[in-house]
This record gives sequence, structure tokens and C-alpha cells, in this order.
Amino acid sequence: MMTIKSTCAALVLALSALAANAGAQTVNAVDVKPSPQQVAWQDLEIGVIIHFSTNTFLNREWGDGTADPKVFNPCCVDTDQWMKAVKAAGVRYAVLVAKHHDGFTLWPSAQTNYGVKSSPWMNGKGDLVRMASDSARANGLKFGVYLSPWDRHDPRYKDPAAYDKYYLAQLTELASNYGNLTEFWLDGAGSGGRTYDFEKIIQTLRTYQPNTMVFADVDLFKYADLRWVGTESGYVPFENWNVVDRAGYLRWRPIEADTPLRAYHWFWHPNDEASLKSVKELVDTYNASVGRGGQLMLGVAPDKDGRLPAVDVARLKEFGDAIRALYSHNLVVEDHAHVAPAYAAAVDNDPDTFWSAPAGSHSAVLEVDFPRPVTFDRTLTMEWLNDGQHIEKYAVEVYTQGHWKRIVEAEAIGHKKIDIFKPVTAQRVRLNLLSTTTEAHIREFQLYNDSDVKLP
Ligand code: FUL
Repeated sequence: MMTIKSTCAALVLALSALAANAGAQTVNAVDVKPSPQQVAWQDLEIGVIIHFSTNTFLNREWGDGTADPKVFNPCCVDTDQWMKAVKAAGVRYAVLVAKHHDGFTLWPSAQTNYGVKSSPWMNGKGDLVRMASDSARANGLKFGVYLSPWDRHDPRYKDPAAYDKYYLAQLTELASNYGNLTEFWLDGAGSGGRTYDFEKIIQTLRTYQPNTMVFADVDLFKYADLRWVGTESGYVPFENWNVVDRAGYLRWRPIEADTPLRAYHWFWHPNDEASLKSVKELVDTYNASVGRGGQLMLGVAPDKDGRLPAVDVARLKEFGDAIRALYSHNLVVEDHAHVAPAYAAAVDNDPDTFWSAPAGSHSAVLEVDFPRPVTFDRTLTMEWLNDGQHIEKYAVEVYTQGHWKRIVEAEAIGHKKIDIFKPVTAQRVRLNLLSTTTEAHIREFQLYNDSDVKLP
């Protein structure tokens, strides 16, 4: 028989067990959501990373830190030309390599003489970070910086504590003097086996830049907001989930795929025009990065004069024109598809509106019906991710000869998914969300017929 005392004791035990459980909540991938800054960053879709340093003048990719600052002497730096050229490619933000592994600073850092201030360029009075950030913003682009942790010039590098102090002081200069930084590139290259004071680095960055997205490779997963795709091919492998687990850290880490405009070369090299990627290669890269829910980070490099070469400028525009030609004739809108009013927000060509499946549902179907048959060879689908990534399996189906035929079956949708297939002609098409962890949210479901778009 239970006494009042034992009942109370049991109650206390039960309550403390509940409290302990509440403290040790299990987090599942489906519960992890992006920060508002990650959501905004994922909407940018394409960025560029700009490499320009002593390497440009010495035909090198990795400077060893011994270059004389006097070699840095471009005659005609035109950061406005850089930004206009990348904008024509559809780029929304630019990251400038402010210091590469050679240790040479593109801004007049008070922490070292090894940089533009010891070069003949502008009589040592120039500041490329200022010029690039001003031009980016004047052209409506966001701006970010790369500050290499691996420094092959600075003597303090041998002493981790002294070098951390140096790095933090340089970071403070960049983070506090050049306006909002959209992305901060933390490159792991060359740093194998070295430990930096990352806690402090991120705290310092956050002091001045609460909204910057930190890009870093997988080793630095804990400190990063974004993750490296793992190669420099520009391709995102299937299936691309935004939530990844690294040794117990389950976090929203959207993927960035970096690749240079000229194959294998981040810096400009003489007589290297043959390595410029073709429009087809660039479009394929776009489809396999942005089209797989990732961010495309394209590398561009000014030449010794300080301008992007004319052929690169032309290629960037051709690439931008090709993407605009491929993805501007949404048949759902142009061919007046009929859709149930409830779905309207998913098929209105406006990614700022979204349709939600019924609350708590685990599957849903979104159908578009055309007044006459249409031919198409790809679908573009966007998931509204603010509440997490919910779609785990989906299909695109067309109604033919009395039944629904599946032309695409895949798992992740994420920010943007482009599915390409042999042209198909149909009057009824549906996005069949076969399995969703809770109700799905769709920003856009679009159809294109691009098999006949001619690429230069
Ligand atoms: C790499 C670097 O080692 C390359 O030189 C380049 O800067 C690329 C974007 O990142 O890790």
C-alpha cells in the first residue's frame, strides 16, 4: 500500500526523470533548421572567388612566401570591370582572397609590411579590399573575404600562439573596416596537422560580423556555417541533404561547390586560354551544383594588368546568357497551366511565395494541367527550407494512356532541384511527394523545354 510519503517520493522521482530527459533531448536530422542567415545565403546561389596576388605575376598557384612585394605592380586595376563581368554571369556575391598562402596582403595591414603597402602599385597606397568591396556593392553584389590560415611568409607562423594573435589582428582589420561580409572563407589547405585557435577566430569574426557565413572544409565542421563539397569540380553528388552529422554534431550545413573558370587554375597564368571552360561545361556545372541544391562558387582571376581577360569576360556573359535562356521560359506560366487554387503559390514563378501541404501530412501531390499537350525536358523544384528539409522521396509523373508514368524518382529536393530527362510530351504533369517527414513546402514547381536551346 502506498503512503502519502511514498507517493510524494515517487512523484519527485518521476519529475526529476522528466527533467533529466528534457535536458537530454534527442535531436533528429528532421528537427534541425537553418539560421535566417543560412536561408538568405542559400538564395544567393552563385558567387565568385577572386584570386590576385604575387602569384599572378610569377606564374604560380601556391606562392612559397618569398616573392618580393615589388613584383606586384599591375598597371590598370579595374575592380569595377571585375564586378560587372561577374554580374553578367548571374553572380550575386564576390569573395576576394585578401591573403593567400603566400602571406601577401591585398590591404594595407598594420600587422605586416608584406603586402600592397610595400609594392610599387599606387606607390604603396593602394587597398584592393577597399576597391573590390566598393565596386561589388556599387554593382549590387554582396562581398566577402578569404584569409588564408596557412601563411608561408610570416615568421610568426612557426609559433602557434604568436601567429594566432597575428591572424586575429588581421581578421579584425578585415571584419571591422569593409562593411558587411556575406561569407568568410576559412581554407584548410596547407594546414594539415596544425591547430589554430578557432574558438577565438570565430568569436572575433562574430564580434564584428554577426551575420557572416563561415565556409570551411569538413575538419572545421564545428566552426563553419557552410560545408565544402569535397572536390574542386563544381559538382554536388546526389543526394544532397542540408543536415549532416560529423562525430555527433548534427547541424544545418548547406554545401558550396567551388571550381575555377579556367580548369585547375585559381590564379591567372600566361598563355592559359585553352583551359577556359566551355559554356557547356559551365552550364553542366550549374545544373550539377545549383541544380542539386548547392551553391556554385566560381573562381575568376584578374591578369597582370589587374583586369579580367576579355575572353573570360565574354565567357562569363555567355554563361549568364545561357542560364537565363535555359531557365526563363517556365511552361507552367507561359502555357497557361491550370492548377487548383490551393497550389497557386507553388506555380506562380515567384520563389518568395510557397505552398504548404496539409499540416502534419507525410505525402502530397501537386498537379498541373495544360490546355494542350506540352513538351518539356526538365523540371525545377524549390523547397521552402526555413522550417527544415522535409521531402525525402518524390517523383515527377506524366499522365499518358490512362495512367501516371514516372519520369523522375529521387530523394532530396532542398533549395533547388533541376531534374533533366529525355523530352516528354504530356498534358497533365504532377509532382508526387511520396514521403515527407511532415508537411512539405514548395516554393516553385516549374517546367522547361530546353533541348533546343543552342549553346555557343
Ligand atoms: C584551395 C587553395 O589551396 C587554392 O589555392 C585556392 O585558393 C582554392 C580556392 O582553395 O584550398
